[in-house]
Formats: sequence, C-alpha cells, structure tokens
Amino acid sequence: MSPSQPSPKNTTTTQQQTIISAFKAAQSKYRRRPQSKLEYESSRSTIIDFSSPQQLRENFFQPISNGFENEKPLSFFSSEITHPTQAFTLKEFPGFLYLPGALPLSAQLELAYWALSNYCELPHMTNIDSLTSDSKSSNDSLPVEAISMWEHWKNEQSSQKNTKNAIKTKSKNHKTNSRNTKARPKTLQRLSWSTMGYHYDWTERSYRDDCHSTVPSPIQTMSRYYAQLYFQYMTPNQTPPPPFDPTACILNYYKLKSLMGGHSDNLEYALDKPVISLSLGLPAIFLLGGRTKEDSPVIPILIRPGDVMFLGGKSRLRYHGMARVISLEEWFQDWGGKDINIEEIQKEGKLSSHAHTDLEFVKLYLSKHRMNLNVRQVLPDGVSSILEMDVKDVDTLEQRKKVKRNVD
Ligand SMILES: O=C(O)CCC(=O)C(=O)O
Repeated sequence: MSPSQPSPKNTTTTQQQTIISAFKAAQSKYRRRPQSKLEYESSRSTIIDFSSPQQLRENFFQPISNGFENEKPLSFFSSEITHPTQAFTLKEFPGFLYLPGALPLSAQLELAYWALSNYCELPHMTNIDSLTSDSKSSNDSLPVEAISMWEHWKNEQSSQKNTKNAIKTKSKNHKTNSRNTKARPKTLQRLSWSTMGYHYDWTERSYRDDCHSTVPSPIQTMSRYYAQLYFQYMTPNQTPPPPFDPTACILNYYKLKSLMGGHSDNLEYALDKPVISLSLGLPAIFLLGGRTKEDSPVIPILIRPGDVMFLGGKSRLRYHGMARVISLEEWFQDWGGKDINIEEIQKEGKLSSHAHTDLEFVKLYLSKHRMNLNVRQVLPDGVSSILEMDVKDVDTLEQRKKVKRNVD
C-alpha cells in the first residue's frame, strides 16, 4: 500500500442504513485528533503504547525475553544496533512481535539520511517515477533531474531560511514555469513511496520478475538480523532459525495529513516469513485488525520512531493501516516525545560522515514527516523466480486474487 491523502468514506448503503467495516470505523475514530483534554484521555487509554508500562494491560500484552542482552551488536554504518531490552506480543494476535525503541537514534538518523538521499533515487522506483513514465508519452519536455531530490530539498530549505524575499520570487517563478512547461519536478514534497528489490506493481497488485533493483545491503543486513531475532523469540526451539531473504522493501514517506488505508500484505509467496517494519520520524497511530476489514477487534497502536514491528505467523495476513501521523507539537506536548539533541549525537560520533554533515536537514525532515520501511521475503526458500511460483501454485494465486478484492 502507499500513503495517501484522505478520501471520501468507503461505505455500503443498504436500505438507508450505512454499514461501515470494523476497520473503516476504527480508521475514522483514530484519524481525528482529540479536541479536548477529556476526549484525549479517553482516546489515549484505548491506544496501545508499548513504551508506556502503565498502559500495558496484563490480559493483552505478553512481555517476552530470550536473554539476548549480551550478544554481539550489529554494525550499521558507524552506528551499532544492540539487542532489544523489551519485546512484546499481543495475546490475541499470535505471530505479532513488537520491539519498542529497538533502533537507536543514531541508526534512525543514518537510515533516514539514506532513505532521503539514496533509497528514493534510481534504480529504485518511486510514486513520482511511475507518474512520470505515465505522462512521458504526452509530455516529452519533462525535465531530467540534474540533482537528487535530497540536494534540491536542502537547497530549498537553505534559501527559505536565508531570505523571505527569495522564497517569494522563487515560488513566483516556479508557478510561472509550471504553467508554461507543465513540468512537475521530482521533489521530496511529492514523494510518498519508494520500492527497492522487487518493485511492487500498484496497479496490478503484484510483483514482477522483470522489475526489480537490488535491496541496499545495509537494509539486507539489518532485516536479516531482525528476522533472526523474530524467529528466536517466536520459535525458540527451531535451531538454527529459518533464513530470511529480504527481496522487497517499501519505504513510505508520510506527510502530516497522510494516511494508509486498510490492507493485507498478501502478495508475497513466502507467507511463513514475517514482514519487518521499522519506523522513523514522527509517531503515528497504526491499526491492526483481523483477516478481513470486517473483523474485530481493530487495535490502535502508537508507533514511536525507532520501534520495530513484525507481522508473521498467524498474524502475517492481518488487515492493517495507518490512521494518523502525530504532529511534533502534539508529540512533545501529549506523548512525552523528546527533541533530538544534535550536539549529543555529534559527540557520540556514531554517524557516517555523510549523514553527519546533513544532520540538521535530516532532523528538519523528520520533524515534519514519518517514514516507514517494511521488508519482505517474496519467494519461498529455494525458489528463484515468480514465474516458477505462478505455475506451481495456481490455486494459491487464484485465492490471492480473490483476497485482493477485499482491500479498500
Ligand atoms: O507505515 C506503516 O506503518 C505501515 C506500512 C504498510 O502497511 C505498508 O507499506 O504496506
């Protein structure tokens, strides 16, 4: 799925009665920012916050431990990822695993830097590339981007900071240019997703053998590490833990008003492997439901930056989506969010030199956006092409196509 702006309600009307799916109802409820202190308190008490021990309801949460604390940390650029100190499952949702704050701040900043400067550029595909290629036939004058979206955005931010007049002139020129040439530059403002590895075909809702780039090796290494942790927690008797081949990765870039409609990640063929999801930047209210959009309960979860979540096992195909991105102001005021202390990060020296130089800009972007990176294994172990899979697995494919139609 890709982040989108709000759309009209998807409802079914029968004899003057409006039926809204359980998922849609939860989405409407949690999309709204509470308007009063009372409303806020009552909404907050229903949202699961894995970082807030007073909110953990015994019958719901299951803290799990595997005594990994002393294992060797994973090197991630100049940063280090250590074993998480806390892990939770939800009793009613077997196969679901949540590691609050697993990704240290330096690794979050490093990942955000690469997500902005590299993982949204060719050969990876973005929402903008797909729009651009659609419109290419009707508009040959589309500009070839000379600089990356990241460089462009940084330049823009610097000039906005330096002179107000410059902004006015620039945006005036920009408007005139846009009108004259119909050119819509590839900018971070328009970016909502990027795919690495198997590129997801959003129209066909499928992966294709002939359409992929290489998943960057830091993402491969990190997701293999987390997949191993997942299996160690969830199936501790299985030694060694099953392999995980990170062959598809979707990076979502959310603006404050973005949401993600309910869906099930049902297009991969390796459904015995979890989807690994890492979040950066602004927090959000994530919704986790049942096998279809009609199923209850639909659980709202507060996802904080640095949290790592897994949908695997019996929860692999659960319906899920993202109701609301929480603003920085609300995050600091109501949820105990803390400002990123740049000096402290710099002193730690745990960022690659590239990310270090751009730290202020990464922080600025993260103060207004959320990013979510989710990694999947597309094909079962030992299978090397989708073609092979389709022939072998026609029934499953047919079933999947049926399931697809359930998606909002
Ligand atoms: O942003 C999120 O947390 C969810 C992303 C997601 O569900 C997806 O990309 O399929």
